[in-house]
Amino acid sequence: MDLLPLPAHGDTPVRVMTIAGSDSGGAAGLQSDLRTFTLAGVHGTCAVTAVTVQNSLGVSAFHPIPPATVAGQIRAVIGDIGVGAVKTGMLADAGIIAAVADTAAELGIGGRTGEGAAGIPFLVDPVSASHHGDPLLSPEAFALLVGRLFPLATVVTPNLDEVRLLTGIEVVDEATQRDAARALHDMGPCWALVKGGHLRTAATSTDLLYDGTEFLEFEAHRIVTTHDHGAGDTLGAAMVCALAHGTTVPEAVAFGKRWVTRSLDAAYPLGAGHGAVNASWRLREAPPA
Ligand code: PXL
Repeated sequence: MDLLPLPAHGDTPVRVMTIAGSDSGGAAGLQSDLRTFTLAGVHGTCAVTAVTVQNSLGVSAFHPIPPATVAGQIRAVIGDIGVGAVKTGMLADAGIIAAVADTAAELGIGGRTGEGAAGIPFLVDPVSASHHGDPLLSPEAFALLVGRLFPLATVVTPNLDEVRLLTGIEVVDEATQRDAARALHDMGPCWALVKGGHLRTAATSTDLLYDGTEFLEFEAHRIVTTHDHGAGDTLGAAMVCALAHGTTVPEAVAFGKRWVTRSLDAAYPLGAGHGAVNASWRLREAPPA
């Protein structure tokens, strides 16, 4: 499945929400999430957590939104428009994490999903730093993210830097990638996805998904580009689109991985720094029958 079914014109599409920060440069964060939502044919909503001052060279400052305003956005959208799946990106500080956790518990976001369970699928991307290494979350808040949001998460999607911060495990090969997936799963999510990047071979990128019983591998050819800002956000955004359409988590990973690989293939330069992944490859494809 490369593409999701599109709604007929005039029909209300499947709805999803991102709880994320704004990237003024438009490459990552909620701008990137909303772009993938539109291009995948779902209606995107957002709860803004922070405004970053950012361009292709890095993040020079950010301003968190008051926690009650973040919670208010989530309640206002879900109480009226509804959502089929939710993802988090940059959460900025401990107050926002607590507000998101409280609101998620109140509204039935997360917990066990699929096979008769009622929870709204909840993807938690433990964003800790920008592409350039600029911090987007304090270390104390990172611990709260694990303590409050991981137990609610349907799936967590750390990259290798975040895996090291979360578990202390330096992933260097298949065995340590499995150790990291086990350690992450022990922190409470239903599924842990350890994104492999260029870990195993120079030519492929293998992500490992674990639900406490089985390991599933997702391999793609590796795209060598420095224009990869927004890649993690784009993978998670595509996954929540699939989850909102009722796929399983493994199906969502397979869909997300193909989506982000194609978006990396189409990436473009921006400014004097890192360019952006480009989900608009989708505009060149015929709609699914
Ligand atoms: O890619 C992670 C991310 C998420 N959200 C915001 C960001 C970044 C990376 O730069 O700026 C707002």
